[in-house]
Amino acid sequence: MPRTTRTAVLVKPDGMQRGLIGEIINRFERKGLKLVGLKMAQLTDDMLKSWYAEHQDKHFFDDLIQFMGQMPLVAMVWEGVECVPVVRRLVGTTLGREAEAGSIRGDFGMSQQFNLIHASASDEDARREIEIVFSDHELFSYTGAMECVIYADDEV
Ligand code: FUP
Repeated sequence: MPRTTRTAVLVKPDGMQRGLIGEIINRFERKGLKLVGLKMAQLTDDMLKSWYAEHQDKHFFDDLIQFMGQMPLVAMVWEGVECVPVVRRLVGTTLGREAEAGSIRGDFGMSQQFNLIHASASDEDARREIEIVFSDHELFSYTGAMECVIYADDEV
C-alpha cells in the first residue's frame, strides 16, 4: 500500500525575488498535496551546511551556502501519498533549461544554481531537512475536506 509521507520545500532566493511563492504553493495545492508546515526564515551557515552536507566537497559548496543564506526564504512541509517523488516531479530536474516543460524549474528557470526551489530527494533527506527548519509544534496534522475525492479509501 502506498505510504503517506512528508517532504521539505524551500523557495530559494531567486524564487523569492522572482515572486514565485504563490505560484509554487498553488501548484502543490492543485495537485492535491496538503500543507502541514510553512514559515519564513533566514537560514544560518550551520543550518545550510547541515542541509547540503552531501555537497560539502563540491566546488560549488561555498557559493551555494552564501547564496542560500543571503536573505529570508520560505520553507514548507507538504504531505501526501508518496509525496517526495511527486514533489520532485513537479519541481523538475536540477538544470532549469533542461527541466521538463510543465515542471516549476522547466516553466520558470534557465539556471543550475538559480533553480528557484529545493525539494527533498528521499524520505530520509526529508526527515533530516524538516528537523533543521521546523520544530514539532510548527508541524500540523489535520483532515483536508477534499481528501475523499483526492484519494480512494484503499490508497491512504
Ligand atoms: P536538486 O536535488 O535538484 O535540488 O539538486 P542537487 O542536490 O544536485 O544540487 C543542490 C543545489 O546545488 C542545486 F539546487 C543547485 C546547486 N548546484 C550548483 O550550484 N552547481 C552545480 O554544479 C550543481 C548544483
